[in-house]
Amino acid sequence: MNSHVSKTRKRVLSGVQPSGNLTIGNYIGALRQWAREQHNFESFFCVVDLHAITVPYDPAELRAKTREVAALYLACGIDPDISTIFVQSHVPAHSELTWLLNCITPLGWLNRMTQFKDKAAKQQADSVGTGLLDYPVLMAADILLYHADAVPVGDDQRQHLELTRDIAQRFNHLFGETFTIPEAMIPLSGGRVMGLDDPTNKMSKSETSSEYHAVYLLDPLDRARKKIMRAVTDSGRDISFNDDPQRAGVNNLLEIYEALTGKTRSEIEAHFATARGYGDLKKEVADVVIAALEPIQQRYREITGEQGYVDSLLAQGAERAAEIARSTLDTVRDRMGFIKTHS
Ligand code: ATP
Ligand code: LTN
Repeated sequence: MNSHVSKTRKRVLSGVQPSGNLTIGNYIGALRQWAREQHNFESFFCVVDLHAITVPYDPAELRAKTREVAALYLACGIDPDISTIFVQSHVPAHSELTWLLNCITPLGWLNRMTQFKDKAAKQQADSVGTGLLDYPVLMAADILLYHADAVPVGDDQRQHLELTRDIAQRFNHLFGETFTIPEAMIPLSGGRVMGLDDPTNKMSKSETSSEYHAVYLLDPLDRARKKIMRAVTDSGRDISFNDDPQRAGVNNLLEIYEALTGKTRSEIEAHFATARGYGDLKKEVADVVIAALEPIQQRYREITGEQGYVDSLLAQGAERAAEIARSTLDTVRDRMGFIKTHS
């Protein structure tokens, strides 16, 4: 550990963008791990609102979703007594460190990012914002400010984590050992939940391809069931784990089932060996998804029923986060050669 960092436990940091309705992909790939790991790590979970403005957005929607996502962190089991929950823009150090890291990040590293290429391709070429290209540097700042050891994310964030490590190593090389090099923590099952309408594409909260694309955490339960019953499969009837792209729909349903039940693949295949067809599989997947959603929705109603509760937790969280972030930023400024103010 670097001499200026005082940690009593290893740390995790992660975040979700308030850019739409959270999906079961966000839950299985990220939030569920957070709730579990908060008992093993000192944990920081932020609502990354500055990331959500890298594509066109509506300010009123951003405001509402920022509170909704924070309340969903709590509803999914993040305990504010043991973890710090905060909003990224409440801690200005995230923006400031981004600028400093920008100046040591080669443009070529950013041009290679697949998420940038995918998201840029969905917009008119002349309207893609600079922030979309710079998105991974802001993410690196989020992580490095807290000296996070591990970052629990879905599989789609692997490349951004590699970039964060590269930026940290470059900084340490240029200015002396400063940042902890973080590890990605990606779930073995459910790291990449696929779209129910198109199982060759990742399930994503901002995807609008069809109303049957994703199950949202706040979907009415009968609607969630209907979406799973309509999931795209294939014309066969064999219910087994398989990486053949033709069978991606069945494989996706089995992975959701695996992630939510914790059963082994052989147990699951044996269980479905006597099923009459995909209808039976879908019904059971719908049952386990609904069993996961029900308590989350119940807690969400309780949390949001209490006026001002979420906002006051976010204020406390920002204060705690800012203290650590400010101290890291002071070290960074000093190492980079900025003079201090003298009052
Ligand atoms: P957007 O569509 O707005 O880009 P998203 O649904 O991809 O959003 P993010 O806010 O980018 O969600 O991601 C939040 C967390 O959820 C990240 O750790 C990400 O890896 C994880 N995640 C997102 N989608 C999935 C998925 N389909 N399967 C597993 N994990 C996912
Ligand atoms: N880019 C991430 C969201 C994110 C994040 C982070 C995740 C922003 N900052 C820091 C982990 C740690 C995504 O899921 N799209």
